[in-house]
Amino acid sequence: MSAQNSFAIDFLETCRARVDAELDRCISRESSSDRLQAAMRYSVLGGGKRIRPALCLAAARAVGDTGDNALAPACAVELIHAYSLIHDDLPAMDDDDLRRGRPTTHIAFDEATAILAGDALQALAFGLLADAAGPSESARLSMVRELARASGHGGMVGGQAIDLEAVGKTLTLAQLEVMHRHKTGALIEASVLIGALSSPRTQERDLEALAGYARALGLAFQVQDDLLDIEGDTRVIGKRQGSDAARAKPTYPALLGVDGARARLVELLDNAQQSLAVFGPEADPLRAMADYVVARNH
Ligand code: GRG
Repeated sequence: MSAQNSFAIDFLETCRARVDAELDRCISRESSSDRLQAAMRYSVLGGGKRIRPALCLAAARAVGDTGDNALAPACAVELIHAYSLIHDDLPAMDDDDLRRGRPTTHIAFDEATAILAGDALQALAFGLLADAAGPSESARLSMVRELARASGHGGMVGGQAIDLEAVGKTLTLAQLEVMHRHKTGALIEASVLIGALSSPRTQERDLEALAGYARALGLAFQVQDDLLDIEGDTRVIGKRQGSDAARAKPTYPALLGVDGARARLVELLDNAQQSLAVFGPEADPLRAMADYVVARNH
């Protein structure tokens, strides 16, 4: 393992401890149905790498913020991610029985509870941003706007719709990238931008550089995801069961070949790292996260 990768893994672990404690607290704060709350906790706190919250915290650090301003925003992006996984696993979507090595939420509970848990996590995410302490009123509004854009029909949900429509079809590389920029890239980009927006120190030129980084990294994440899928990797446990629809999806290796996909990955990593050239060592966690995303094995 490279020094850079072990730095990223340590950073992810530190983020996980902070973020998970806060997520637990947020989910417990209100109560109505114990079953709903249990399903929310099961989906959010049952594993996962915490890449998005770590990116959020790393972006805040890159602009000089080492305090807790980015903690609530980091939780917000993880909540949106958790909601998307619950809904993606439902019978009407990918119809998966396993996620992160455990029964998916609709199997562990039931379909209706899983839908409601996803809905509630999404609402909680926006509530956290609205209440975020630290940023100015206008920065808080920008965070809400950014998360809404990234998770809605112009972002993740739109990408999922494109993906569903693409099953069984041949896409061009440009069409594949549009789908991934929406489906997975948008939330990764938002994680970085929201982290930076949470800091009162952020300048416009920081946001531009970080947007370039996040755009390249969002796509790199997906190229690596596709490569891991076909390499018969360590994700057999906890990975989607592989409905016919999921298997028929277009991928980078299918379009570019494995070597072509690897070359695209290297190019995107380079773009991401170049975008950070305007920052000093305070952006090292972002640099390490980029290396981690392309080198990860699950
Ligand atoms: C259904 C609203 C809705 C959206 C679905 C993002 C998405 C859109 C679905 C996720 C399904 C999926 C497996 C996408 C491929 C890339 C991806 C997001 C993988 C999972 O992300 P990781 O690796 O997961 O960060 P962990 O478990 O580490 O949190």
